[in-house]
Amino acid sequence: MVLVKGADTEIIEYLLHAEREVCEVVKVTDQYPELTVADAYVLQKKLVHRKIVEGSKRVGVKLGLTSKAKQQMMGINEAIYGYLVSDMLALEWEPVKYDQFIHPKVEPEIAFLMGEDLQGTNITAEDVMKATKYVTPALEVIDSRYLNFKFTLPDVIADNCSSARFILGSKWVDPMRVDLAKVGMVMSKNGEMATVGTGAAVLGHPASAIAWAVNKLGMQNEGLKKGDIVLSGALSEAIAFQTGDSIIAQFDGLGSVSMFCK
Ligand code: 0L1
Ligand code: MG
Repeated sequence: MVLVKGADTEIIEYLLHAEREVCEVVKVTDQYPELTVADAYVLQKKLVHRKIVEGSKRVGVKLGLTSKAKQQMMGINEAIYGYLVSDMLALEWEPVKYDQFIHPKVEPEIAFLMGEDLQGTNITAEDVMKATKYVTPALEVIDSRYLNFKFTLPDVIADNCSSARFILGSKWVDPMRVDLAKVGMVMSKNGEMATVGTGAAVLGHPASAIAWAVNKLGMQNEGLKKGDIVLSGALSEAIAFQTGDSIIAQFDGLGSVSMFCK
Protein backbone atom coordinates (compact mmCIF):
# COMPACT_ATOMS: atom_id res chain seq x y z
CA MET A 1 0.00 0.00 0.00
CA VAL A 2 1.49 3.36 -1.00
CA LEU A 3 -0.78 5.25 1.38
CA VAL A 4 0.53 6.83 4.56
CA LYS A 5 -0.95 5.53 7.82
CA GLY A 6 -4.52 6.66 8.33
CA ALA A 7 -5.01 7.72 4.71
CA ASP A 8 -7.15 4.66 3.96
CA THR A 9 -9.69 5.65 6.65
CA GLU A 10 -9.64 9.22 5.39
CA ILE A 11 -10.34 8.12 1.78
CA ILE A 12 -13.15 5.80 2.83
CA GLU A 13 -14.80 8.55 4.88
CA TYR A 14 -14.39 10.92 1.94
CA LEU A 15 -16.16 8.56 -0.47
CA LEU A 16 -18.89 7.57 2.00
CA HIS A 17 -19.52 11.23 2.77
CA ALA A 18 -19.87 12.02 -0.96
CA GLU A 19 -22.43 9.23 -1.31
CA ARG A 20 -24.41 10.15 1.81
CA GLU A 21 -24.42 13.87 1.10
CA VAL A 22 -25.04 13.32 -2.64
CA CYS A 23 -22.12 15.53 -3.66
CA GLU A 24 -19.48 14.87 -6.26
CA VAL A 25 -15.85 15.00 -5.14
CA VAL A 26 -12.41 15.34 -6.68
CA LYS A 27 -10.97 11.94 -7.52
CA VAL A 28 -8.75 10.23 -4.96
CA THR A 29 -5.75 9.94 -7.31
CA ASP A 30 -5.52 13.74 -7.52
CA GLN A 31 -4.21 13.54 -3.97
CA TYR A 32 -2.71 10.04 -4.14
CA PRO A 33 -1.41 9.65 -7.72
CA GLU A 34 0.55 6.50 -6.83
CA LEU A 35 -2.55 4.58 -5.78
CA THR A 36 -2.42 1.17 -7.48
CA VAL A 37 -5.22 -1.15 -8.54
CA ALA A 38 -4.27 -3.52 -5.71
CA ASP A 39 -4.44 -0.64 -3.19
CA ALA A 40 -7.81 0.36 -4.61
CA TYR A 41 -9.28 -3.12 -4.05
CA VAL A 42 -8.08 -2.95 -0.43
CA LEU A 43 -9.85 0.41 -0.05
CA GLN A 44 -12.98 -0.95 -1.73
CA LYS A 45 -13.10 -3.88 0.67
CA LYS A 46 -12.74 -1.58 3.67
CA LEU A 47 -15.42 0.75 2.31
CA VAL A 48 -17.87 -2.12 1.84
CA HIS A 49 -16.96 -3.45 5.29
CA ARG A 50 -17.88 -0.05 6.75
CA LYS A 51 -21.32 -0.30 5.10
CA ILE A 52 -21.76 -3.78 6.57
CA VAL A 53 -20.76 -2.61 10.04
CA GLU A 54 -23.38 0.13 9.67
CA GLY A 55 -26.12 -2.42 8.95
CA SER A 56 -26.03 -3.29 5.23
CA LYS A 57 -25.74 -6.92 4.22
CA ARG A 58 -23.50 -8.27 1.47
CA VAL A 59 -25.84 -9.66 -1.19
CA GLY A 60 -23.46 -10.33 -4.04
CA VAL A 61 -20.93 -9.06 -6.51
CA LYS A 62 -20.98 -6.84 -9.60
CA LEU A 63 -18.73 -6.66 -12.59
CA GLY A 64 -17.83 -3.48 -14.40
CA LEU A 65 -15.97 -2.45 -17.53
CA THR A 66 -16.83 -5.77 -19.17
CA SER A 67 -17.21 -4.41 -22.69
CA LYS A 68 -14.26 -4.01 -25.03
CA ALA A 69 -15.53 -0.49 -25.84
CA LYS A 70 -15.43 0.62 -22.19
CA GLN A 71 -12.05 -1.05 -21.64
CA GLN A 72 -10.59 0.72 -24.66
CA MET A 73 -12.02 4.02 -23.45
CA MET A 74 -10.23 3.53 -20.11
CA GLY A 75 -7.06 2.16 -21.76
CA ILE A 76 -7.27 -1.14 -19.86
CA ASN A 77 -7.67 -4.79 -20.78
CA GLU A 78 -9.35 -6.18 -17.70
CA ALA A 79 -12.76 -5.89 -16.09
CA ILE A 80 -13.29 -4.77 -12.48
CA TYR A 81 -15.47 -6.06 -9.65
CA GLY A 82 -17.23 -4.61 -6.65
CA TYR A 83 -19.79 -5.70 -4.08
CA LEU A 84 -23.56 -5.44 -3.89
CA VAL A 85 -25.08 -4.66 -0.51
CA SER A 86 -28.70 -4.82 0.59
CA ASP A 87 -29.48 -1.11 0.50
CA MET A 88 -28.58 -0.97 -3.20
CA LEU A 89 -31.53 -3.22 -4.03
CA ALA A 90 -34.41 -1.21 -5.52
CA LEU A 91 -37.76 -2.70 -6.50
CA GLU A 92 -39.47 -2.49 -9.86
CA TRP A 93 -42.70 -1.24 -8.34
CA GLU A 94 -41.13 1.50 -6.20
CA PRO A 95 -39.77 4.60 -7.97
CA VAL A 96 -36.09 5.40 -7.48
CA LYS A 97 -35.63 8.92 -6.16
CA TYR A 98 -33.51 11.22 -8.26
CA ASP A 99 -32.47 13.35 -5.28
CA GLN A 100 -30.62 10.36 -3.83
CA PHE A 101 -28.14 10.44 -6.72
CA ILE A 102 -25.40 12.74 -7.96
CA HIS A 103 -25.46 12.14 -11.74
CA PRO A 104 -26.95 8.70 -12.23
CA LYS A 105 -26.89 6.51 -15.32
CA VAL A 106 -28.63 3.21 -15.89
CA GLU A 107 -27.38 0.15 -17.73
CA PRO A 108 -28.94 -3.21 -18.68
CA GLU A 109 -27.39 -6.37 -17.30
CA ILE A 110 -28.07 -10.06 -16.77
CA ALA A 111 -28.19 -10.97 -13.08
CA PHE A 112 -27.23 -14.45 -11.88
CA LEU A 113 -28.58 -16.03 -8.70
CA MET A 114 -26.06 -18.52 -7.36
CA GLY A 115 -27.44 -21.93 -6.41
CA GLU A 116 -24.12 -23.06 -4.91
CA ASP A 117 -20.97 -21.60 -3.41
CA LEU A 118 -18.27 -21.08 -6.03
CA GLN A 119 -14.65 -20.45 -5.19
CA GLY A 120 -11.33 -21.15 -6.91
CA THR A 121 -8.67 -19.77 -9.20
CA ASN A 122 -9.39 -22.01 -12.18
CA ILE A 123 -13.11 -21.49 -12.53
CA THR A 124 -14.61 -21.64 -16.03
CA ALA A 125 -17.80 -20.25 -17.55
CA GLU A 126 -19.21 -23.82 -17.44
CA ASP A 127 -18.57 -23.96 -13.68
CA VAL A 128 -20.45 -20.67 -13.31
CA MET A 129 -23.39 -21.96 -15.35
CA LYS A 130 -23.55 -25.15 -13.27
CA ALA A 131 -23.50 -23.21 -9.99
CA THR A 132 -26.22 -20.79 -11.14
CA LYS A 133 -29.82 -21.38 -10.15
CA TYR A 134 -31.50 -18.66 -12.19
CA VAL A 135 -30.79 -15.66 -14.38
CA THR A 136 -32.98 -12.57 -14.66
CA PRO A 137 -32.85 -9.19 -16.42
CA ALA A 138 -31.49 -6.36 -14.32
CA LEU A 139 -30.95 -2.62 -14.42
CA GLU A 140 -27.95 -1.20 -12.66
CA VAL A 141 -27.89 2.45 -11.61
CA ILE A 142 -24.31 3.65 -11.51
CA ASP A 143 -23.49 6.96 -9.85
CA SER A 144 -19.79 7.70 -9.61
CA ARG A 145 -19.00 9.86 -6.63
CA TYR A 146 -16.37 11.67 -8.73
CA LEU A 147 -16.67 15.02 -10.42
CA ASN A 148 -18.20 14.74 -13.90
CA PHE A 149 -18.12 10.90 -13.72
CA LYS A 150 -14.37 11.07 -14.53
CA PHE A 151 -11.84 8.79 -12.88
CA THR A 152 -8.84 6.54 -13.31
CA LEU A 153 -9.02 2.78 -12.78
CA PRO A 154 -7.89 2.85 -9.10
CA ASP A 155 -10.39 5.66 -8.40
CA VAL A 156 -13.38 3.75 -9.73
CA ILE A 157 -12.38 0.52 -7.98
CA ALA A 158 -12.04 2.33 -4.62
CA ASP A 159 -15.49 3.83 -5.23
CA ASN A 160 -16.94 0.27 -5.39
CA CYS A 161 -17.19 0.54 -9.18
CA SER A 162 -19.73 3.41 -9.13
CA SER A 163 -22.39 1.11 -7.60
CA ALA A 164 -25.59 2.81 -6.50
CA ARG A 165 -28.73 0.68 -7.04
CA PHE A 166 -29.88 -2.40 -8.92
CA ILE A 167 -33.30 -3.64 -9.90
CA LEU A 168 -34.10 -7.25 -10.76
CA GLY A 169 -36.81 -8.50 -13.12
CA SER A 170 -39.56 -10.71 -11.81
CA LYS A 171 -39.04 -13.63 -14.19
CA TRP A 172 -36.31 -16.06 -13.13
CA VAL A 173 -35.07 -18.37 -15.85
CA ASP A 174 -33.00 -21.58 -15.79
CA PRO A 175 -29.66 -20.43 -17.30
CA MET A 176 -29.36 -23.62 -19.38
CA ARG A 177 -32.54 -22.76 -21.27
CA VAL A 178 -31.17 -19.60 -22.91
CA ASP A 179 -28.04 -18.94 -24.95
CA LEU A 180 -26.88 -16.00 -22.87
CA ALA A 181 -24.29 -14.84 -25.42
CA LYS A 182 -27.01 -14.54 -28.06
CA VAL A 183 -29.61 -12.79 -25.92
CA GLY A 184 -30.59 -9.53 -27.63
CA MET A 185 -31.59 -6.54 -25.52
CA VAL A 186 -33.34 -3.25 -26.20
CA MET A 187 -33.41 -0.53 -23.55
CA SER A 188 -35.94 2.27 -23.96
CA LYS A 189 -36.40 5.57 -22.19
CA ASN A 190 -39.89 7.03 -22.11
CA GLY A 191 -40.98 4.68 -24.88
CA GLU A 192 -38.11 5.58 -27.25
CA MET A 193 -35.37 3.08 -28.02
CA ALA A 194 -32.18 4.25 -26.27
CA THR A 195 -29.64 1.42 -26.59
CA VAL A 196 -29.38 -2.13 -27.92
CA GLY A 197 -26.94 -4.91 -27.06
CA THR A 198 -26.32 -8.63 -26.78
CA GLY A 199 -25.04 -10.93 -24.07
CA ALA A 200 -21.84 -11.41 -26.06
CA ALA A 201 -20.94 -7.77 -25.32
CA VAL A 202 -20.13 -8.96 -21.78
CA LEU A 203 -16.66 -10.44 -22.35
CA GLY A 204 -18.09 -12.81 -24.98
CA HIS A 205 -20.51 -14.43 -22.51
CA PRO A 206 -21.81 -13.17 -19.14
CA ALA A 207 -20.73 -16.42 -17.44
CA SER A 208 -17.14 -15.89 -18.68
CA ALA A 209 -17.18 -12.47 -17.06
CA ILE A 210 -18.32 -14.01 -13.78
CA ALA A 211 -15.68 -16.75 -14.03
CA TRP A 212 -13.08 -13.98 -14.35
CA ALA A 213 -14.38 -12.33 -11.18
CA VAL A 214 -14.51 -15.61 -9.25
CA ASN A 215 -10.89 -16.29 -10.16
CA LYS A 216 -9.91 -12.80 -8.99
CA LEU A 217 -11.82 -13.28 -5.74
CA GLY A 218 -10.24 -16.73 -5.40
CA MET A 219 -6.80 -15.11 -5.25
CA GLN A 220 -8.05 -13.24 -2.16
CA ASN A 221 -9.43 -16.46 -0.67
CA GLU A 222 -12.95 -15.32 -1.40
CA GLY A 223 -15.69 -16.50 -3.69
CA LEU A 224 -19.40 -16.45 -4.41
CA LYS A 225 -21.89 -17.83 -1.94
CA LYS A 226 -25.12 -19.73 -2.53
CA GLY A 227 -27.83 -17.06 -2.75
CA ASP A 228 -25.48 -14.34 -4.05
CA ILE A 229 -26.70 -12.09 -6.83
CA VAL A 230 -24.12 -11.30 -9.47
CA LEU A 231 -24.50 -8.46 -11.95
CA SER A 232 -22.45 -9.74 -14.85
CA GLY A 233 -21.82 -6.47 -16.73
CA ALA A 234 -23.61 -4.13 -19.10
CA LEU A 235 -24.96 -5.27 -22.47
CA SER A 236 -24.81 -1.69 -23.78
CA GLU A 237 -23.61 1.72 -22.72
CA ALA A 238 -25.24 3.36 -19.72
CA ILE A 239 -27.70 6.20 -20.25
CA ALA A 240 -28.41 9.22 -18.06
CA PHE A 241 -31.90 9.70 -16.63
CA GLN A 242 -33.82 12.39 -14.77
CA THR A 243 -36.90 12.77 -12.62
CA GLY A 244 -39.98 11.59 -14.52
CA ASP A 245 -38.09 9.16 -16.78
CA SER A 246 -39.14 5.58 -17.15
CA ILE A 247 -36.73 2.96 -18.39
CA ILE A 248 -37.47 -0.53 -19.62
CA ALA A 249 -34.99 -3.13 -20.84
CA GLN A 250 -36.37 -6.09 -22.79
CA PHE A 251 -34.25 -9.20 -23.18
CA ASP A 252 -34.95 -12.06 -25.63
CA GLY A 253 -36.05 -15.12 -23.69
CA LEU A 254 -35.56 -13.49 -20.29
CA GLY A 255 -38.37 -10.95 -20.14
CA SER A 256 -38.00 -7.36 -19.05
CA VAL A 257 -37.11 -5.12 -16.15
CA SER A 258 -38.21 -1.55 -15.63
CA MET A 259 -37.58 1.46 -13.48
CA PHE A 260 -39.32 4.75 -12.86
CA CYS A 261 -37.49 7.77 -11.48
CA LYS A 262 -39.37 10.14 -9.21
O1 0L1 B 1 -21.05 -1.30 -13.71
C1 0L1 B 1 -20.23 -0.76 -14.46
O2 0L1 B 1 -19.89 -1.21 -15.58
C2 0L1 B 1 -19.62 0.54 -14.02
C3 0L1 B 1 -18.22 0.32 -13.67
C4 0L1 B 1 -17.56 1.62 -13.39
C5 0L1 B 1 -17.35 2.46 -14.59
C6 0L1 B 1 -18.41 3.49 -14.72
O3 0L1 B 1 -18.84 4.06 -13.70
O4 0L1 B 1 -18.78 3.78 -15.86
MG1 MG C 1 -22.79 -2.33 -14.32
